[in-house]
Amino acid sequence: MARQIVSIVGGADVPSGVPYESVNPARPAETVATVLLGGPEVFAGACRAAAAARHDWARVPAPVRGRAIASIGRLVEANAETLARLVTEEIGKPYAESLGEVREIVDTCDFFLGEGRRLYGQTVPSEMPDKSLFTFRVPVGVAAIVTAGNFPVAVPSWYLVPALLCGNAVVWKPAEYASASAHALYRLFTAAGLPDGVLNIVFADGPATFAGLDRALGEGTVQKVGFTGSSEVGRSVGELCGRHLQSPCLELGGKNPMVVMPDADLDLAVEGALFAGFGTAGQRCTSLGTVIAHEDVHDEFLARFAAAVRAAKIGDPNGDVLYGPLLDRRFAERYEEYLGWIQPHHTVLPGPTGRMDGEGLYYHPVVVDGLRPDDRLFLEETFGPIVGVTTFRTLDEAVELANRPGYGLSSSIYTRDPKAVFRFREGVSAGMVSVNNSTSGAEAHLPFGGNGRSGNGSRQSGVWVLDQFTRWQAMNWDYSGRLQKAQMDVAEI
Ligand code: UN1
Repeated sequence: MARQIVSIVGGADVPSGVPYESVNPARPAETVATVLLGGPEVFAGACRAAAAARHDWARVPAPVRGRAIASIGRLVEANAETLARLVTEEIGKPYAESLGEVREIVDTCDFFLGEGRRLYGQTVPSEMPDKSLFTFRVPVGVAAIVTAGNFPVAVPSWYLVPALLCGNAVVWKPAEYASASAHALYRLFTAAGLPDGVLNIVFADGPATFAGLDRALGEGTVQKVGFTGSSEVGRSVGELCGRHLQSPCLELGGKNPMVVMPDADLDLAVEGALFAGFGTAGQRCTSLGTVIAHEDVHDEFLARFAAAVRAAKIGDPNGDVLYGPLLDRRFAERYEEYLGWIQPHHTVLPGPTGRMDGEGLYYHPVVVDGLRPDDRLFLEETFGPIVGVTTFRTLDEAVELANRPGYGLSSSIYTRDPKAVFRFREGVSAGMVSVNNSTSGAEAHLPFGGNGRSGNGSRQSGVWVLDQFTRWQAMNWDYSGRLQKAQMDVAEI
C-alpha cells in the first residue's frame, strides 16, 4: 500500500491538492507515495505560519537550538538504514550511496550542534574613547527552501540544519518525485521536538511554488530563499527574489571538467572519471561533464576509460552497481534528447546506447570523444550518464577549456606537478577544485557552491553558510556621557 502524503503547515496536515504519484524508477509501475500537491495559497500560508513561529524560535538560546540539532542527528543516525532504503526505492540511487547521503546529514548535524555554542559576534575597537562597538549575528527570519530530488535528504539538510540552528523558521518545498523521502526526513526533524510552525513542508509543483513564493515575498513573510536545481530555474528564482530586493542562496548546475595532465596516474584518473561521470547516473550537480586530456595521454586514457565503463555493472540499485535507474522520467527524456543530437555529430565509443531492456529507467553509459569547444555537449549540463572527452596541449589551454561553458561549480586535475595544481586552481572559475580526486564527493564542512551559471556566489556548508541564515547587526555603545560624533570627534594621540 503506497503512502499517502500531504503538506504539513503549523504542525497540521493540509489534506487538499492535486494527487501526484511518486514512483520507483526501477519499477515505474510501483507507486512509492501518493502526494497531494498544494496550490500557491498552501505555500503562502506555510510562510505565514512560519512567520508567526519565527520570533519565539529566535528567542530560544542558540546552544539549546544546538541541542535540537543534536537530537535530529541522533534520530537520523538511528533510522539511517530505513531512510536510505526509502531513498533507493524512490529515486533509484544505489543503496551504498543512499546510506552515504544519510551519513552526510549526520555530519551536518555534528558540525552545527557545536555552532549553537559559538555563533560568534565580535567586539571591535572604536575610534573614540568610552565607546564600544559590537557585532551580532541575527536570524534572517523565514527561510523558504526549494530543493531537487537527486539528493533528496542530504542537500535539504544543508539548508534546514543551519537555518534552524541560526534561529529561523523554515518552509521546505522538496521535489515531487522525492516526496516520500522528504516526508520521512521531515518527520525525523520534527520528532526532535521542534515547535509547530518552525519547520513546515509543502508539496507543490513548480508553477504553484513560484506563484506562492511571489505572494509570500510580497507579503513580507519570507526573508531568505534557498534553491538547489537547474541553472534555468535558478535564474528565474534569482529574478523573482531580485524584484523583492532579496539575494537568494542558489546552488545550480555544473559542467564540471576533469583535466588529465601528461604525468597523471591514469588508472587513478579513470577511477575518478568513472565515479564522477557515472556515479548517481551522472545526476549530481558535481558530476563530471568533460574530460580534458592532454594529447599525449588521450588515447591511453580513453582506452582504459572505455574498458572500465564497459565492465561497469548497471542495474538493481539494491545490488553492488555503479548506477541504477535515472531519477525520474524527465531526466530520461533529457538523455534521449542529447543522444539524438550526439549520434549524428560525434564519435560515440562503440557499445550500446539508449534505454536498456526491461521496465526500469535504466540507460546505457555514453562516452563521446572528440568534443569541440562550441559543441552543445561541451557547453551544456546533461544531468545523465553521458561524459565528453576532448584534448589540450598547454595548461593555459586546459584552463580556458575548463572555464568555457560558463559554469563554475566543481573541477578536478590529475597530475603530480604542484605547479600545475596551483596554476589550475588560480585560473579555474570553479568554487571547488579537486586534485587527484573526482569532481564529486565534497565533504560536509567545506564551502560548497559555484560561480557563473552554477550560482550567485553563495556558499553552503561549514561556517560559511552562517552568512546565508544570519545577518550582521552592528551596535555601538557610548558610555562617555556626551555626544561623540564619528569622524568628527576622533581621539588624538
Ligand atoms: C548535488 O548534486 O546537488 O559533492 C550535491 C557531492 C555531494 C553533493 C552533491 N556531496 O557530490
